[in-house]
Amino acid sequence: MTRVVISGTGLYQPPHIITNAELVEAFNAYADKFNARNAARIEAGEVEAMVGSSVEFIEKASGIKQRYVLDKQGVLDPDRMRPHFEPRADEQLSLMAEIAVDAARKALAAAGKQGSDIDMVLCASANMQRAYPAMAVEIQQAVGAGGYGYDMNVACSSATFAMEQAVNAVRCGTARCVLMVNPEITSAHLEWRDRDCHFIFGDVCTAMVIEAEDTATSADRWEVLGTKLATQFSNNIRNNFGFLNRCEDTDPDARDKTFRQEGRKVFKEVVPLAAAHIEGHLGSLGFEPTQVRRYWLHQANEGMNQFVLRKLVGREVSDDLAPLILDEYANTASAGSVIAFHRHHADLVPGDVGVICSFGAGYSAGSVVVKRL
Ligand code: CO8
Repeated sequence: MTRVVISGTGLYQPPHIITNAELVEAFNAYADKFNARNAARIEAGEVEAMVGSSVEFIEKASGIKQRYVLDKQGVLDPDRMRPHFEPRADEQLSLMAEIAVDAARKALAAAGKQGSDIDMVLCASANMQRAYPAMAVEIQQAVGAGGYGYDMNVACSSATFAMEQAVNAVRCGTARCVLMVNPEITSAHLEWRDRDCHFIFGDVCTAMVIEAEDTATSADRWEVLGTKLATQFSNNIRNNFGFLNRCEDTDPDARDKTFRQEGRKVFKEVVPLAAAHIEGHLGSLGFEPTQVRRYWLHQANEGMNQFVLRKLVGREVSDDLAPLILDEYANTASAGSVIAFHRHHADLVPGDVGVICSFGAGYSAGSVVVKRL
């Protein structure tokens, strides 16, 4: 069977940082304004007063310290509370494609490839900018790739699910060299006016080149030993934004049209699901969880990752076994585990085995077991 490798990764990092202190200051200013505007109705018991957010809560509950965003001003403006993006003409490169092309060029350079070497482009992300044409096809053209491309959305598991499609395509011979990108503009789907979740997400884009081992020229090659995907329906992470909204005559700005979650339930349900998923996958490949040199896990909650790892290896683990990037980037949906891999793989030696694993809305879980060549 064709051996398939990851031969390069790339990362686009937006120019603006929002610290927790800046975020909380903006949220609390918004809450104060809301309460002042609604003072009479709050007094009459018709409207609930908004309660402020706090840096201490955010850091203790999630481990997040800051996030990168494409637009800072709009998010921190208490009269706006969402990013501002200029609309672009159809002839211009769209925003998602722009950040994807940046990450893609870095991944191609790392893999020693040209755009023309690529014959499959997967744009895998929790949100797509438009219905069609597919983002992947625009990105394919912008990087000068051939072949074909398509979009995929499995929320936070989009990247690992796409990696399986890439690996299978190369194994089957329907592609030789795949570019997978994860442009995550999460700031646009986040409800910045809800203290339960306003701190969770950040913007970023990751990219990865996956190809047959015999075409790979990069010194930094990771053989994909196996992939395993699983889904199980849950409403605990949900966003009802979609193309039917305008026919339903509902408020396009209603709370259910942005990210919502039952965070506690997700935490409790996803920990055992993710741990069993990884353990089962490793077992099927003949590995014990303790034989894994590094886990590049989905980055949603520091405590959640610690629980998953404790179930797997039976002890508290350090950053060396499972690097955390959540503190710097926040939750970047499908890109989180890929950022962890991109930033923290150079110190591993040939023969080392690692696991890239995502978990998220759906529920969905995807794991990719890799070995450094
Ligand atoms: N400041 C101060 N207090 C707060 C705040 C705040 N900002 N927010 C809530 N509180 C209060 C609550 O009101 C509550 O008060 P009380 O006890 O009086 O009722 C108290 O703090 C505790 O609240 P919670 O129970 O909500 O706090 P938790 O400890 O559960 O922490 C978390 C909340 C951080 C959300 C936590 O539950 C969590 O991270 N859970 C894991 C869920 C998760 O990771 N979800 C994401 C996974 S899926 C994914 O990554 C992406 C989904 C795909 C969507 C597409 C993306 C682009």
